[in-house]
Amino acid sequence: MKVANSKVLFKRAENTLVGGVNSPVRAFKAVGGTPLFIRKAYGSKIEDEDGNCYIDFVCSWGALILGSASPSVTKALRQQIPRGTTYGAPTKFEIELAEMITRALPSIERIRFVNSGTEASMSALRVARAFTKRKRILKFEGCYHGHADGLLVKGGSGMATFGAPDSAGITDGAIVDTLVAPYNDLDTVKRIFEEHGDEIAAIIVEPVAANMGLVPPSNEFLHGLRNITNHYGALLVFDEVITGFRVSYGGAQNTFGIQPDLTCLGKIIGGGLPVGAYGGRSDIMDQLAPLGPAYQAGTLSGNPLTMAAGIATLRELKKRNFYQRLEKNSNELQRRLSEAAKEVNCKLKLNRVSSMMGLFFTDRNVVDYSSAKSTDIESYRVFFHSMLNRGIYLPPSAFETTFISAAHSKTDIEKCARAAKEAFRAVVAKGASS
Ligand code: KE4
Repeated sequence: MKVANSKVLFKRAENTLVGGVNSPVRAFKAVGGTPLFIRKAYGSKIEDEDGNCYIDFVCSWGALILGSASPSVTKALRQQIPRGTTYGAPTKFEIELAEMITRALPSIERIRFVNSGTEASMSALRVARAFTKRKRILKFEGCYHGHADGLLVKGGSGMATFGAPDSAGITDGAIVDTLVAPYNDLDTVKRIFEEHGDEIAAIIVEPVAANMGLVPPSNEFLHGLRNITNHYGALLVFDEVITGFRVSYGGAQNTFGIQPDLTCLGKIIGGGLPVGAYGGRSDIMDQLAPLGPAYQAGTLSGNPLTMAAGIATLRELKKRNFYQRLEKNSNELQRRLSEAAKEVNCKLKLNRVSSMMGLFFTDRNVVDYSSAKSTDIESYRVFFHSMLNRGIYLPPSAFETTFISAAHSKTDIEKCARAAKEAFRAVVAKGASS
């Protein structure tokens, strides 16, 4: 794969952008090689500055469930742009998207739009602390909720990628109130609540962990968290920035039948534009200014461009059989990849929840951060580059999730499966994971 132009651009980028990127995981540090500079994307395809075309399974980290430049989103943006991109004032579009979301996720009685998943999670926890008048929060190892100080503890995603589950620049004061437990480990959660229960404002959890690779909740995990938080008067916050409108139109809370007190959203609801949102029970959300004492604000919150893209996206998701078709393609890809790995004796554990997949090079189940960390990262590196060279663009880290979009065709699935067989062969040939 010729990447001369990306190489030149990366060198130039490093003179002004820290590490040449605007988000660490894009730097390819976990897999090596030159990060690809993208010039355009359409449907399931993404094209770099050297003219190489790939089938995109990153989908902007999950935001692009319709694929890139989807006609309905593009049309909605074309209509809105000439009317202005931001007013810093209320618009009917915010109401329309808010009503679509609250109808889809009835646990959300009141919602607030922001501009990133980080803002959503950070603000949801502020409201939870204001409502409960308690200071501690509990998160899970390997889960990532954005880069707010108090949440940069044993984080997943880029933090796991760089083996730096914590971050420099965070004061002890910022994290002293953050408790951590292993994902899927209800016993540890119970023990922590026995000791600190009356100080804990909330548990924040990814209902399907998608930032340590993909790790589904065990059968009793989410119900267990709901029971424990009810018992101790703590709030349950579902971080559905990835799973919201991904696993189903009603999110993971609908799929697993759990009613959280607060939900964080992002990615898909913005149709590919910067977005975040948090919401839940009105008695909790009414703690927020301008009604209550908890403050949160944002210049571009609810801006008409993002709202237009979000409304257009959710209208597509509501169409008949949208999720059934996505499920069929995702299931087919899982089947073909598992088959291909088996045929060449490559050790692979493939976790899948709806159109999200995690590929782990191991023969042991991956159920939490420590088992994810013990998988063969070198094999993932070999696999990643072997797939890239065959025109398949996967997340450049073993601690991310592979996404399938509605734009992925049967031909894309077929091509990915064929490339994967050769890539698994390359992994085995490297003496890893066989
Ligand atoms: P942002 O602040 O990046 O919009 O959202 C933070 C966030 C919150 N909650 C969950 C469950 C998330 O996955 C994220 C961000 N996801 C990562 C990818 N796993 C963003 C990619 C990146 O950091 O470049």
